[in-house]
Amino acid sequence: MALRFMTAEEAADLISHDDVVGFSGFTPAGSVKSIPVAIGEKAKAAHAQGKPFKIGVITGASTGDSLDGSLARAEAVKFRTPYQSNADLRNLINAGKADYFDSHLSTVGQTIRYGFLGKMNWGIIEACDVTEQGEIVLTTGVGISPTICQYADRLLIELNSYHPKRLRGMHDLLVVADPPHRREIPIYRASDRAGAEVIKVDPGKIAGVVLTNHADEVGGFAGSDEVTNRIGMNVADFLSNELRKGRIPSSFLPLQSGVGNIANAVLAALGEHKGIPDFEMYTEVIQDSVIQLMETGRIKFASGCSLTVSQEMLSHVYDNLDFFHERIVLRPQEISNSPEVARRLGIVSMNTALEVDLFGNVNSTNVMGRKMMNGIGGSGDFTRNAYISIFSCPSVAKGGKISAFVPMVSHTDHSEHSVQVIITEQGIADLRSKSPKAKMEAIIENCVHPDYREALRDYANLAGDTHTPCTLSAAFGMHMEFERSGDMRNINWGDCFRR
Ligand code: 0RQ
Repeated sequence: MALRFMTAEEAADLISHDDVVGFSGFTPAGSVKSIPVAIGEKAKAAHAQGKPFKIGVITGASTGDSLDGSLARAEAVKFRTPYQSNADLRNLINAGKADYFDSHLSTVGQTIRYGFLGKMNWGIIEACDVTEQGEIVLTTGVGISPTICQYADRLLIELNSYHPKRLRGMHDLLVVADPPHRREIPIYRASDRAGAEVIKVDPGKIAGVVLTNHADEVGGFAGSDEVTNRIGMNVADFLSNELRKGRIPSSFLPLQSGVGNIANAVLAALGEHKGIPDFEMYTEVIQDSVIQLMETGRIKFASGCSLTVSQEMLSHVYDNLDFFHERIVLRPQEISNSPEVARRLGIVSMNTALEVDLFGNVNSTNVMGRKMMNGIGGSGDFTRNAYISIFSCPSVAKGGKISAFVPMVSHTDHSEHSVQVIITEQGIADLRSKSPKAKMEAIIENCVHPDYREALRDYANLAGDTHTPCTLSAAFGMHMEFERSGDMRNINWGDCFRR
């Protein structure tokens, strides 16, 4: 069947108010860049005429500004799941103008197939190649594309010539069978392949193909500083010590690392550390640092869901595609983040916290308990199932006015039952096999910033001698102090009791 080529505006015209749309990609990698801009314009025009226009937006993870930014600025988002990191969309969500539900990324595909998200009217997929036989070759991010292609009523393809067709073969695409007859995912090493190179659909389902030529909208890194470098070194020291003590197999374990500056610095430190052998990644996002370490031979193989690298780095990868084809596989997030595979391979998870409480409960998403930052992403998929789960963060935020360590987190993403090790630039708190009281001591002594150590010791003393020392009237005292005076260092526990 001949493919029907059209403009982005013609494609956007097919989308109606209230439609639910599944978009390709994972992070800005592999996200579509033309049709959502045209949908945003269509929404603005409708709103100018007093007509409603909003769509449900389901993606793999965050996207680029052309998708989340354009739709947010047009106020065209009815609901959004499972992860976002765009400032305009974040503002819309926190203003209560777009419904957002934050989900573990490994579960999104099955949630769609189970029908929990309702009907999906459209799938919009970025491809580097599409054939009249209905074969689709994805680009730099896989996300939930295989499920979208299976489940959506109709498909629109952005055929992006920025990405070479030779990407074919880098993807390993598998939609797992659903319960009650689900079988195991046959991945026993990070480099194993279990699926197909392409997505195959009924060509009659493809309503149109839009030709584009756009780079992924991946932002740069702030670069490392003293704090992130120290965190990185502490993580590397911790893992090399575990290896020395025989608590990590001598062949080492596959690593998962989150996104952002801290994750980048941690990987750089691991690459440099003499006590860490060459290693593999079983992770979701492959960042610049992974590519660099692959070229020095420190990273032997990386399994991920996306190649979220800067434009310069992507050009470098494309110039040396044969080398990277052998060392990188991109999988659907259901597989890259699979709890089953994470537990089987024994991954070491390394993610970032906004705040941590004295017992090791972690908040990665809601600032002061009520303002959504990005979302839980894949951090829960890995943390809960890791061989060793690590959270790191700077000990303070906002120039020291916020302590990352508080008596009780204002929102919980990862509970003390899953969080094993906390690392800041101050040091390492190993929480494994410790009682709540012992965890509290380890965190205060090793991770808390000196400006807050005394205040948190005072809290611990006030909280008394019980199994989980806690004083309800003061548990959020530091948060309330920040809202009152703008600086948690002004905390006076006596005031909490008088309130
Ligand atoms: O804001 O830049 O305006 O000052 O939060 O903090 O320290 O730069 O760290 O960029 O790595 O982000 C948890 C948000 C950390 C991220 C989070 C402020 C701080 C700064 C960012 P400013 P940093 P990062 C793989 C795994 C959840 C998902 C996940 C995240 C800004 O890592 O979204 O792990 N993780 N996914 O000042 C108020 C606090 C704060 C605070 C920091 N306690 N209160 N603000 N900040 N601590 C990815 C995927 O799944 C795709």
